[in-house]
Order: sequence, then C-alpha cells, then structure tokens
Amino acid sequence: MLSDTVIAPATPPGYGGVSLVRISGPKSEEIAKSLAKKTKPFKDRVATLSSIYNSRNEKIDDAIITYFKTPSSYTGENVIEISCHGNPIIVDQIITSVCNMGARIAEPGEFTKRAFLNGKLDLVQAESVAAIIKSQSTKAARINHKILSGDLSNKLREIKDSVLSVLAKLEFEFDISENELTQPNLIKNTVNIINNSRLSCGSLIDSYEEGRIVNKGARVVIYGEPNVGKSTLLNALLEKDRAITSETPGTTRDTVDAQIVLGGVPVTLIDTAGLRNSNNTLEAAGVERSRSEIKNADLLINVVTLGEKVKKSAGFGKEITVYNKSDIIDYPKKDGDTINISALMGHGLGELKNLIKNKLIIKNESGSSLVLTTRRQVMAISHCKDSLVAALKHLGNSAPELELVSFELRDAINQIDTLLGKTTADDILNKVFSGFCVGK
Ligand SMILES: Nc1nc2c(ncn2[C@@H]2O[C@H](COP(=O)(O)OP(=O)(O)O)[C@@H](O)[C@H]2O)c(=O)[nH]1
Ligand SMILES: [Mg+2]
Repeated sequence: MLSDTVIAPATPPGYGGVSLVRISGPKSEEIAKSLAKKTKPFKDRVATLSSIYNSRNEKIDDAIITYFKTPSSYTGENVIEISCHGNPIIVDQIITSVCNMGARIAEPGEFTKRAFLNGKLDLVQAESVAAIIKSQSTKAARINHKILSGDLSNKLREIKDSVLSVLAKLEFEFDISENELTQPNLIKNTVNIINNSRLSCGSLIDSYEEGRIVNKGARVVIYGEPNVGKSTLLNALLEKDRAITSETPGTTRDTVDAQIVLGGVPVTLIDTAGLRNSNNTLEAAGVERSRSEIKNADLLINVVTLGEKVKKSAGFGKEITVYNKSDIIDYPKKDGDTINISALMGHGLGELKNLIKNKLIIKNESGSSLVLTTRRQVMAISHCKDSLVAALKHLGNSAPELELVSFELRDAINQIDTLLGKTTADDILNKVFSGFCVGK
C-alpha cells in the first residue's frame, strides 16, 4: 500500500450540475473529517451531506461526502469522494485545502495505477479503463467493458494455465527420468496442448485489427478519376452536402473528411482530389495529398464509371470498386468487392455500407467478440506464439531436448505475465498509465 494520499478531480473541468473530487490514501478519512469539521468517523459506503471548509475556516460549499474503506474501494485504499457543486473555483478550493492538509495532486492514471498495485485489477484491465473513457462508439465501449470485466484476462490465464500444466509435466520428466520417458504419451499430449494454445494466440492476434478499428475508428478513402462522382458519394453516405460537387473536373482540390458511424464504429470518410496529372499547382498538391491518404487508409473505395479502365490503387490494403452513375449507365450485375450504385439517386448505398462494414470486419453492433485492443497486447501475444512455435519445433525432433522445450514454454508464460502485470517492468507500467487522464 502506498504511504501518501492523493487528490484529483474525477470530472472534467467546467461548469455543471455536480463535480466529483476523489481522495485516495491512508489520510483520506482524516482529511475529510477536517474538511467537514467532523469529529465522528464517516460510515463506510454511506453518502453524507456536509458543509466543507478551507483551512481559514471559511465555508467552501455544501457537498456529499462518501467514504469507501480499504480494501473495498476503486484503488483498494481508503477513498473519499466529494460531490460538490459543478464549479471549477469550488473544485480548486477543495483541492488546495486538501493539499494543505497533507495530500498531493495525483498524476495522470494514478488512481488506476494504485488499483493495479493493490491487486484490484490486472494490467490488461487497467488499460481497458483508459480505453473505456476514450471510446468513441457504443461498440468500443462494450468491447472495452468486456475486457475490464476480466474476459480477456481469463482467456490469457487459460492459455497460461495450459502451458504451465505441460511445463510442470516436462520438468518433472527431465528431473527424474534417466533415459526412458516415465509418462506415456507425454510428447503427444504436450504437442496437442501447445498447439491449441498457439491457435488461441493466433486468433487473438487476428482480432487486433477489429479491436484497433473499433477503438480508433477506420479511415475510408474515396478515390478515382476526376468527375466520376466521388464527392457526390461522400455527400450521399453522409446524408448531407459536405463536399462541393460539379461537372467541372478538378473541383475537389483538397481532401475533405467527415465522420459517420457504421455498425457502431466511427468511420472517417475521406474524399480526395481526382487522381490526374495537373499543371495547376494547387490541384497537384491536392493530388499529392490524396496519394498519401490512400497509403494510410484502412479501406479504399475506388469510384469508376463506364468507359474508363479500372486502375488499381497504389494502396496496400482492402479495396471496393464502385461503378457510379448506374442511373444513366447500364452496368452488368456485379458481386464480390464490386458494386453498382448511383450516388446521385441514392441507389445501392445500403449495399455499399454493408460491404464497407464487412471489409472493415465490423461483425455486429453488440461487440460480443473478444479482441486485443493495444499494440502492447499484440506484441506480447505474438512473442508468446513464437515461443510456442519454437517449442513445437523442438518437440518435432525424434529425440526432443526437453530442456529446450521448457525454456521456450517459460518464455511464452513470461510474455503473458507482462500483459497481466505479474512481471512487467516499471518503464512499461509508466507508459501504460501515462496515457490516462488526471483523476482516473
Ligand atoms: N447521373 C449521375 N450523375 C452523377 C452521379 N454522381 C455524380 N454525378 C455527377 O457527376 C458530376 C461530378 O460529380 P462529383 O461528385 O463532383 O465528382 P468528383 O470529381 O469525382 O468528386 C456532377 O455533376 C454530379 O452531379 C450519379 O450517380 N448519377
Ligand atoms: Mg470531388
């Protein structure tokens, strides 16, 4: 348990109905008593209406004070929550008074870091707290909440436990056996179990793209020749006139972006300047910018009309080809990643949205799947999987060196432990918590 007491506002700065200030640490209750000029102790988990005073005995506000006694609090320490009137000057006065009484202002993420250090959360759960706060869609909030509830931690623990169980058997074997293996089927069972764990790691790694897109949103870039209807398509998908459209080629000079929510996921649509060589420096700069957007896109929409060759983009990722102006051009029926639409008349837009969702792996709005959400998680699980693959390789030899297998399995377990926070270096911890806002 940490020896100092910290304070921070838990609600954003500004004016509102209520602001919440939180104090955590051994002196919390004593400080709350001084603040409220109370002699009797606060009751655990009971909200008490109190006037609160600064050190000069001047009244600051009337507030609701709630005490959460250790260990049943968010941080695991004694926590006091003060709900005062939603005014930044009142919040400031409370913080100054509490600091005068021996607390200090908390660092970003310090409440959650304390919860982690006191065993209330593991590191994967702690990361999900920051992700819940930053969620930009219902789906993101649900996925992050699932992680906070421990679903991802349980899955990781499941993988770790099965690797541990085979490791124990292998170590027992090379401790006691001289030549012959004493456990029949040891190698076969070990291979089966490690293989299953490897597959579980593989599906977690695959889930990252969904986790990333759900949390950070996706960038969908509309590109094509001038005048094919890119800006009209952007407006149609947005259901409002955001970009200027015209029959004059080269109308869109700069990239224009706007957000929509598809299947509960924030999607940034980017309309680009038509890709053509232009002598006009302004248009050429727009084309350059379009090319850079194409490179960074999660999905490309290549808009074409009849008569042109369908040029493949210079992009690397996923792509949908849209034949536009189907109201005036009679296209053959399309399937797969190709679709006929009329952006102007609104034909085929529902189908296009579904195709976008499928391409971005937005499966369903409920967000029930278990996904990795941070780069740190992917790196650790990939490393874990590599170690399991190395162990399997050793086991494939006619006379496997069990020590080498055991070495790889230990490494795999260590990787999972860095995620759960059992063996995580301080610099990684600092990195995880510095991404938080103050007061969480
Ligand atoms: N008939 C028809 N005209 C369209 C359609 N989509 C766009 N246009 C017209 O094509 C012209 C160029 O459209 P615009 O969106 O500015 O093309 P951009 O240069 O690719 O952005 C405008 O006159 C639009 O009204 C469509 O689906 N059908
Ligand atoms: Mg345009």
